[in-house]
Amino acid sequence: MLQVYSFLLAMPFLRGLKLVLLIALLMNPGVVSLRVTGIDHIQGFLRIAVFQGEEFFPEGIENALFKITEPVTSGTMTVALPPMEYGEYAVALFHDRDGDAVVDRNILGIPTEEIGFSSGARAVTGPPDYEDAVFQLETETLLMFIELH
Ligand SMILES: [Ca+2]
Repeated sequence: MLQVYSFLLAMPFLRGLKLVLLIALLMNPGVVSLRVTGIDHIQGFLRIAVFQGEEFFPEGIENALFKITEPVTSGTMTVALPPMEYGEYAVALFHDRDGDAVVDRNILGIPTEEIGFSSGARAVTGPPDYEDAVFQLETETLLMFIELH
């Protein structure tokens, strides 16, 4: 690896790569696995959104860092997220039972599909605050339990 690095730096037109390579060498990606419990119906999908920063959490899904859709195959699901840089994140997910990609709600606006958040945050009269759902990724692997309600 270092030999390749030195070789690249010796080529003037590739000097621009230096910073990119340094970042790649220094970056410590970690993998977060979500263990999702409380799935009452084996149907539909888990729709997971990972946020970095509170600006769009939790409903600005189009601005999430990334989204994952996982078919529901059992009452407890373990989903590994793609490797991420160490840092601060929050996860919001819901069980899209009918597969229409939106959280179904009753006439009062109360969700009829189960929702879950990282760090045990819960929706009470509305979505939880980012501060309640945030967690630090600072290890190679992290297992996060999320119960759907
Ligand atoms: Ca739905």
